[in-house]
Amino acid sequence: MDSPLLLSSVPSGAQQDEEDHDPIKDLTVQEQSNLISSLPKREGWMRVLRRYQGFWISDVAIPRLMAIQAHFKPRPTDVILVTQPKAGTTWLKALAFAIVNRSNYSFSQHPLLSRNPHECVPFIDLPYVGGHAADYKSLAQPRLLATHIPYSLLPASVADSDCRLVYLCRDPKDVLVSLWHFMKAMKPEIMELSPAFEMFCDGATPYGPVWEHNLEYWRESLRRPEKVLFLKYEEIVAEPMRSVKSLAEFMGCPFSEEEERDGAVEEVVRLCSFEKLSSMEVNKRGVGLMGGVTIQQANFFRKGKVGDWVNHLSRDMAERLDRLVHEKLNGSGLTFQLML
Ligand code: PAP
Repeated sequence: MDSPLLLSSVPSGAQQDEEDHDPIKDLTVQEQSNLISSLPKREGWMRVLRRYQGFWISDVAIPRLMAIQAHFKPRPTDVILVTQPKAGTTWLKALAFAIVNRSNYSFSQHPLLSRNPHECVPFIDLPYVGGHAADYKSLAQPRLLATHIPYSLLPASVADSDCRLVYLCRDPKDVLVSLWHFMKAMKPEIMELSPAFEMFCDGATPYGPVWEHNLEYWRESLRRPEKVLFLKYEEIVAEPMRSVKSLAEFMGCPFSEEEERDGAVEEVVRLCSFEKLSSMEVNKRGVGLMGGVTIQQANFFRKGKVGDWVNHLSRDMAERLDRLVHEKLNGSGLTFQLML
């Protein structure tokens, strides 16, 4: 299997057919700004949010999203990792990358020891991250890609393709707390948690409402389980070995009995653990660029715990959010650990 980090300098013919232009260039600045400024608007925690096709999207992210909608064509071998921000994107990227590349690198000299997971698996909607970032268009196949885009906003080419989607969600209470801390680290004067909580409950956070994001992928995973794998952060924490094995199986590279005997599954779990990754120099002191914003890589590694919300939300807040999520998910079969 080729390494996703190996960049081909000359795109193959198939790639040229699909993506030999920069999609951003296909939308004029005027067209973009006319459309964006006509959308419903809210001040977000950090940036202005616009209601775009049923979801709240940061206005600076919309042009790229529109370009992806117009031009992104998955390849049948692509694996696309999808998350709501702060649901565990960094972890999922590390796990998938380590699994797919396990025969290319030794665990003692692994790219994840010197590169942030966001540099190893690029977002399609946030083009460049970190100093070594790979442009997704030139990745060797099979490509490991990532996105926060809600299912209904993905181009139809994704549903029509044989590509696989891995979706990771997380207790919305922990998503809220994690997102607020992440944004506060970038903008210390951000609003207090209490008004931020109100906006979260209104669904007004990037790619929100979070429950709609979850539900869309949940339903698609029920409809097409062979193409959409639905994971929960809490389940990976509880059973990391099992989660890694099922992720490998889903991605088409199951662990052999021999690999299991030799401890390859444990190696992946250990390499990608919060403790290991957060202790790496690159993740302690590195700096990356995401969607044009400079980010300290350390901000992607805060606590990595299930239930840290208890240290930040009042009981009333937690119950209110639980009730809301419970109502929104009711009847879908998707549940989170609730306080109700
Ligand atoms: P992103 O969507 O902006 O890329 P994402 O990686 O989803 O961010 O969010 C970071 C969260 O995942 C942090 O959660 P916390 O704020 O509750 O602590 C971060 O600590 C957690 N995280 C990062 N890496 C790991 C890991 N290897 N294992 C478990 N949790 C992790």
